[in-house]
Amino acid sequence: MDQQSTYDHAAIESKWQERWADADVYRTPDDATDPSYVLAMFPYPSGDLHMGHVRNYTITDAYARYQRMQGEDVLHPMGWDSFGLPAENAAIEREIDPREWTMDCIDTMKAQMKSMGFGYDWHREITTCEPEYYRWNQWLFKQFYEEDLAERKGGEVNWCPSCETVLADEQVEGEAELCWRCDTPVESRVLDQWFLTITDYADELLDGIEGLDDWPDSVRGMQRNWIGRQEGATVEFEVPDFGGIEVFTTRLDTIHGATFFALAPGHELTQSLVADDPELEAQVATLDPDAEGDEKRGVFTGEHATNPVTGEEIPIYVADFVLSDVGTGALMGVPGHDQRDHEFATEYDIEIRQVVAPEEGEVDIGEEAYTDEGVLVNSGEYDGMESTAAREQLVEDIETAAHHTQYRLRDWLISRQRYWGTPIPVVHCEECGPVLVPDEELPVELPEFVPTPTGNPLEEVDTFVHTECPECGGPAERETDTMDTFMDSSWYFLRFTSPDREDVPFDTERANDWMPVDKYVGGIEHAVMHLLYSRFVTRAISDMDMLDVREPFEHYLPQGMVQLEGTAMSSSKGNVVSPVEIRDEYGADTARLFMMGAARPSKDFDWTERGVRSSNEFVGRLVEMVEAFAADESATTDAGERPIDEYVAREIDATIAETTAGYESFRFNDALREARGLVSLLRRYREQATPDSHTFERGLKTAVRLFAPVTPHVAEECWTTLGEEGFVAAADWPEAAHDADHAAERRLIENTREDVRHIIDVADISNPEEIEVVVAPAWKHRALDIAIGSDDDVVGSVMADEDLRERGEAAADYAKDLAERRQSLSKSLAPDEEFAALRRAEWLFEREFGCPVRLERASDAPEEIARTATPGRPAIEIHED
Ligand code: ANZ
Ligand code: ZN
Repeated sequence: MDQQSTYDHAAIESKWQERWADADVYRTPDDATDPSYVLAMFPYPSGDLHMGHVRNYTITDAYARYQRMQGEDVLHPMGWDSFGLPAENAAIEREIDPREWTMDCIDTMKAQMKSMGFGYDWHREITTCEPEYYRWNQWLFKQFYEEDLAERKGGEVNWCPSCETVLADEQVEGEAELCWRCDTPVESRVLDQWFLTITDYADELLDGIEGLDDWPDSVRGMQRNWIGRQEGATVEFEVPDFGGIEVFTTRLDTIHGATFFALAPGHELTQSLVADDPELEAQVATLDPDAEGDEKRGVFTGEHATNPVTGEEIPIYVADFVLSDVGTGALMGVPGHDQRDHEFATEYDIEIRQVVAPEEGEVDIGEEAYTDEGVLVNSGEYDGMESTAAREQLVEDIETAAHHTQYRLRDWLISRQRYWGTPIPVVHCEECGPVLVPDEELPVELPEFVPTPTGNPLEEVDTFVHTECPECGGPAERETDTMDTFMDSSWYFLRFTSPDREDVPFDTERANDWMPVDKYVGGIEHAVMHLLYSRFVTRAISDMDMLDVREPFEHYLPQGMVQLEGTAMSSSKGNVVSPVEIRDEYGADTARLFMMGAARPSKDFDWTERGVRSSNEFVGRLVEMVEAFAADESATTDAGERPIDEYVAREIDATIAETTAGYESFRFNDALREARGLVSLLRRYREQATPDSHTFERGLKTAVRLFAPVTPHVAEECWTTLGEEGFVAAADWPEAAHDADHAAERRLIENTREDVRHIIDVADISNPEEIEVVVAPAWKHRALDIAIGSDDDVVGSVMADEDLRERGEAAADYAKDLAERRQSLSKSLAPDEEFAALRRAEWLFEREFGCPVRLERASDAPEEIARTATPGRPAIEIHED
């Protein structure tokens, strides 16, 4: 076969891209009712498309195209998640405005997307760094604020004491946690920051996971973990001069084993203690609450707390493993039963006491904490109680104790001390405090970029910072924090429904009709935060009466990775294949076909040059077949009713059914395997006989449409070559001409061919003269039906049938055979259907085995051959020269 593709992919692809654009084929009409909303996570514009992008976008594109051909209205939009630190850094490096850099990247990526044939409705393009978009971030922020869902409070930040600036996590480098600019060790500071109180929605977001049936279980689990609901109790420990200090614990049953008390560095009590003790302050400053290493570090405060049940005085430490924003920011340390506490106690020589024992046997808590539940010991009057019961009793008995549900989820810190983001629409007035910017003054636009050696460039722009208080008219300063870019992506899917609205963030009526997103595809790295923030914002917006929908994404599919020799492609590993180069060499259709054919979307797969080449050859063959057919009508006949024609006709139907099922369920690789099978069948058909022109043409037109979602350009070209008017992109999805049990027919033929191969092999036949194929008699089909329908006594049921009983021993033997296989019996085609199916497939046997087939009914065949025929498994006799 041809080695190189014979078609000019570059010419074909750009031709059709232009025509699609001219005809606006991918536009979603505003009056569409409930279109199929197919969305890929919009990209950060970083420069060039990489293979991961191309895979992600090909998946949604193929599905969107398939849906459109099914007659659905489709919403398949694209945009740019274009704020963020990388643009700011790139801009500083290149000494240009982040805006300029970003817009350049967008131009490049957009051109590359178009060249890959992705069919987006570009009228709906969203660019988050444009004021038209981010003004709505600001407006939404105000709504959140008014609903008490936005607040300003202390939050820990990375602080470089030498640059005197806050650093983003990405700007803190290495284990040693050094400032990226000056290599000074980074400290943690508590500064006032803006938060969205997602924790108010913790229960709802958790419970909502139940309804997300079309999300992968793994992702649902990740969301559950992130929210991390825990049932426990709060209880107070007395500290002289400070009163009761509350802790949160999930294991109140272990309170008799609390041998130390620990505070987060940010805890109020810590702040009070260090205020009077500079030495302690210095020591506490060296603690690192973000430390993820194994080593737990702490500082003894010199103070003690009283255990409310034992009355013991236990030492108070400030420790880095106690988090300020978890629980109460303080904990009771129980080294015998909590592993972190155990490590801490070992390090600081604190008593490790066992207060819970397994129900049976013993444990040694010297090396490791015993963290399971059990029976209380060394716990006074509670000894012998089970953990659960003891917890209940203790909550009642301890005056300051109360049940408490605790979440791992923290409020969403949206403040960023960076330039390239949405300015938070707040003005700080000495008189009035923080004041929201009035709607008429939105958007608060970013001023021009001024590169600054340190800190937040916005702070340096006097004309931006100095303003008037909207409330009292006095002098005020603008908020210089900008929003986390997750804010931008937490509602963009709503904006796509009405991106041109200038008076509202989105059109409520349309969003109600078009949302939720039906299919959302994007990287698993966004499976926690982005999806959770989007779910939160959607719910909050819904509670503001702007939307009825409460869950934004009906179905989420994280796509697998594109790998090279088993490792994920990444520029840092230097193992990337450039999609642009592949497109130039082989064409976009080839790249798309290879990717979609290699694995199902959720699976990782290996990029191979061989795979790409074989996809390319395949596309070439399809084009060649279509062209040959169009050019040379005389190679066909009007016969039409030969068995081979019927065989091909029915295979066309079977392929449509199977391919459709594949697209429908995102098993594109299975769909494409089927569609390729049809093309190869048509090739064999053409080789074997002079094809019937109607059947052959239907086959080609079917194949072209089945490939159209994945290889849209050649599909258009072929469609036109076949004399069709209009775009294949807008054509109807093919429909099967007749219903049949294709699977049973295929099984029958495949099993029979397999049996012939087996016999030829075992009997070592080198020159078969004729293959005799005998289908089972009708009575065996009857017996099979009875056996399938019978409950227990297969032989009895079969032999209860008068006709069958009259067949005597042959029927009894077959009944026994059926009884033995009763677990695996499956319905077969009727005897006439079997005969007809095999007749249609005779040519395949002749092709494969090089001799004619004699197909017979059992009644016409010699008894000793016919005897072995059963439904679905004809008898076979091979005659040799
Ligand atoms: C005493 C205790 C005994 C705890 C025991 C656990 C086991 P996990 O462990 O993930 O279920 N905790 C409370 N506040 C904290 C804070 N601000 N920072 C870090 N840890 C904190 O989470 C619940 C446990 O985390 C709580 O229960 C508390 O330790 C600790 F055998 O209290 B436990
Ligand atoms: Zn004021």
